[in-house]
Amino acid sequence: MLPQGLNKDCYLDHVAVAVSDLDVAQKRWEALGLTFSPEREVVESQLVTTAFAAIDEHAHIELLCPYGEGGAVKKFIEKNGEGIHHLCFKVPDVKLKMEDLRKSGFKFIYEEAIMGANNCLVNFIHPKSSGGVLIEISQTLK
Ligand code: CMX
Repeated sequence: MLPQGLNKDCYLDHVAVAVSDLDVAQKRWEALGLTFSPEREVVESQLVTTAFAAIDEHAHIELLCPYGEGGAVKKFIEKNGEGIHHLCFKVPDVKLKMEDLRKSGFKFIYEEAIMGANNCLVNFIHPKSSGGVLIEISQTLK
């Protein structure tokens, strides 16, 4: 049974935190009591390595560590330092959700959804159209 108030068509999947050293950051969050998946994933399209730890039955902390030159997370850390980078919401159909949200005035970073971490189809709402919060919507592919 879903917790009261949880909308199965849009619920928090992860809070992404930009970090400059994955091992150091992971130890910090482990000290809080979180357990990370042993597998890390390199997301080449985004120039990041990711590590996930579950918070509850749906939500996770995602650590995002940039590599190489020119990625969004590297630029974010250079400008702001480490910190919360975006919120990700799980939806059943990312393309349908994009259509709905565009009708409501939200602007997406990518014209079409792209592949993200964990075999998910994703897109990002530009923070300028969502009150200063970078929001990812994500559909898990079968
Ligand atoms: N949260 C909130 N606001 C943000 C932001 C963030 N993470 N990143 C940038 N911004 C704001 C900046 O503060 C800036 O605002 P002002 O103009 O008021 O100063 C504005 O957006 C432009 O920022 P910028 O530093 O000039 O950066 P860019 O425009 O080059 O890029 C963005 C910003 C959102 C378009 C880019 O980060 C992007 O394309 N993001 C989507 C992809 C992504 O984030 N990938 C990493 C995650 C990968 C994963 O989870 O696998």
